Amino acid sequence: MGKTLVYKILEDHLVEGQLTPGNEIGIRIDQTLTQDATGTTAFLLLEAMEIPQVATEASVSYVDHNMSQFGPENHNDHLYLQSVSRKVGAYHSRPGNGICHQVHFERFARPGATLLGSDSHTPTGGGMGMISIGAGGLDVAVAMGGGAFYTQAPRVIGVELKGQLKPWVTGKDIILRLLSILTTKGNVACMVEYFGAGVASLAAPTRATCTNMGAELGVTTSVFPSDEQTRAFLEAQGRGDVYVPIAADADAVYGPITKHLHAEQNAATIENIRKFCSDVQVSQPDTTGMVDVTFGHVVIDLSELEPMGTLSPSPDNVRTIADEVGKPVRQVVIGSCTNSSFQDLMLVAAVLKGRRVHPDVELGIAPGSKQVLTMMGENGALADIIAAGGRILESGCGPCIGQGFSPAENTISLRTFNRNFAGRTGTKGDTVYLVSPETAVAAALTGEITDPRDLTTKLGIEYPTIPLPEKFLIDDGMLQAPPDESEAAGIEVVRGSTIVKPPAGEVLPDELSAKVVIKVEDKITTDHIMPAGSLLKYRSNVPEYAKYVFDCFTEDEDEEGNRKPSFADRALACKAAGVGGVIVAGESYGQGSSREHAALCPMYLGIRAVIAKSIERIHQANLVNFAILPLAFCNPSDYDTIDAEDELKISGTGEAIASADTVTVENVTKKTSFECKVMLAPRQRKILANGGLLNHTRKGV
Ligand code: MIC
Ligand code: SF4
Repeated sequence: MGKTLVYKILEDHLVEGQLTPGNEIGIRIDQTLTQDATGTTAFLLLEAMEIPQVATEASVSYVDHNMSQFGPENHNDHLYLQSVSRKVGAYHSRPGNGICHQVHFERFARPGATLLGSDSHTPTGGGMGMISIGAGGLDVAVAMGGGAFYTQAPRVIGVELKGQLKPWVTGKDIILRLLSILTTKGNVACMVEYFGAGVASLAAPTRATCTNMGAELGVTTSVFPSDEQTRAFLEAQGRGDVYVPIAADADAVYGPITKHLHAEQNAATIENIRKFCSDVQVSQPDTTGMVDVTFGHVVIDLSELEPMGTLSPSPDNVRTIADEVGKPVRQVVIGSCTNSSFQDLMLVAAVLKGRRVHPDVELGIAPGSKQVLTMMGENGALADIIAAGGRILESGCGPCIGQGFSPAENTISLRTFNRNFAGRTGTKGDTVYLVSPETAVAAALTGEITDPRDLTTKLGIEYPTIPLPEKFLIDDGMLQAPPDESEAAGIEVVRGSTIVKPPAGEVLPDELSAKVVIKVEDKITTDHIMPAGSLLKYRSNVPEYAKYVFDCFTEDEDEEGNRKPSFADRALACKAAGVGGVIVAGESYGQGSSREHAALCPMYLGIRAVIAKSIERIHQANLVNFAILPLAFCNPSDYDTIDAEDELKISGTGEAIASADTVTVENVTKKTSFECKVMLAPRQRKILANGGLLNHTRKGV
């Protein structure tokens, strides 16, 4: 049986473990990336581990998230990151140079390599035929120091692409279709691999859109083969020398993949699996209505795809644009690491040229990188956008992470981004459709949701084909290369007062008495746990940031007008009383971002365990890294028997962490008990036994 591309690259990088699905493996990391919102912690932890120099082929520290600079915090972070990255031998991409994933794709990504990034959209690099994985900053810090990255050997979900995209239909529509089939749930420990005749027609940036938003599937990463399109892109970036062709063997076998779904509640998903997958089998429903849906691989005919959009609050809330046509739109924002490449924005400029943005719409455009922005400035496209009424925003994450451009209440905002979690825009109760640049610009002109394919008949706009440039403009002036070691030794690391050393974890007591500080439902994202937006500036200051854990669930006042205690108040009260805190959650707890603050801040507040129906991969690893015990209900209906404020007791945590598969949790308040799975890979057991990854690494285990 032939090998998948995923397994070929993993095999080349394997340093520990056996490459069979489900096994824990350690892989060598060639490149790392950090961004400023996670990077300060990553570098502070790197310093705490006393790692003097990075040991990778390239480690790049980007500044792209925190650039609004209200107060000194952001600039303090920039100065710290610039000085510390130079001190330890990392590249530093200065604010203004662009979004980490876009710039990394342009200047560093290479086929066959591995990349670990402290950002969940690191899988963007998969569009270049590399295994690129998002992780917490502490894992990335270890990799910067030359340590292996540990993950589960994945099940590989094959996605066969056939045919060719029609005009106005794009890479965004491919990934939205895939989200409608696989959804955001139940894909943990899988990697997606694209193959088939349709792949050859997709330019590298189009592939990057698919792999970028593949993060929303909850898979570890997604990967495309490296071929002539890859070569063309690399040559245009002046990096043709790193090109190597790589692909799966012709007889590689994908699947079978099984998803556990509710026959009625997930009827639409099951229908999509039947329609878009090979060899589908559906079991009889069990007593709770759940079925096992098994399939071989996904098959998408590009020529049959149509423009799609996904409506908040979840990226898998997918529908066709044709079904939404006519809804009034008041804001359109084009940008983010998903859709801000040169070709994306040139298409937008070509459609806008000589026209005006609809008077009821505000249009914002954030180019993905300085390279994109400069080229569009030089070729006149920027002037076309400005003349049409577009507002040019900085090259950075900006509105994607709630840094400005929040929409008005009760209006629809169309965005080309990858996440539409409730409130992420900065507006409570927001209504966001995530769409392609084609669909976004169509609405910007018409003031309502419009199928871009209708632009030709309605406004006489012919589809502008935008070829990949033969040469991109190459100017790495804002990308500071690491100095040589002797110069590095003389560099003083700049630490403003808002850069606060993060706390280390503690070993769990053998008998854990704890209180349920909060009980939350399914699909709680890291944006719920640790909000970003205007609070992003506290990332380097855990005690300050921790005040806002689960802020979205804090009701400010009770009926008598008294301030209600926040999550932080309640957790700290338990901590002061010598009682641990527990979070109880439903399915897919911690989906979304890689932000380790969603574990680090709860740890600081005294949270010792999370009990959930399921926990997403990156967040589960972050919990372990920060000494929080991740448990999964053996019987999901036990979730219903617990309430906030219940007192729990877990005896024998030491043994559970060392070797047990399950542990008994006693609900002292309800006088009941239930079993939980101990969600720990072998190496994670050691990390937890040492009180978290920082202590574990310091001990050199
Ligand atoms: C995001 O898109 O949510 C972020 C902001 O880029 C995060 C990282 C962070 O929280 O700093 C991510 O995707 O990992
Ligand atoms: Fe930045 Fe948004 Fe991409 Fe996250 S998803 S890296 S916030 S552009």
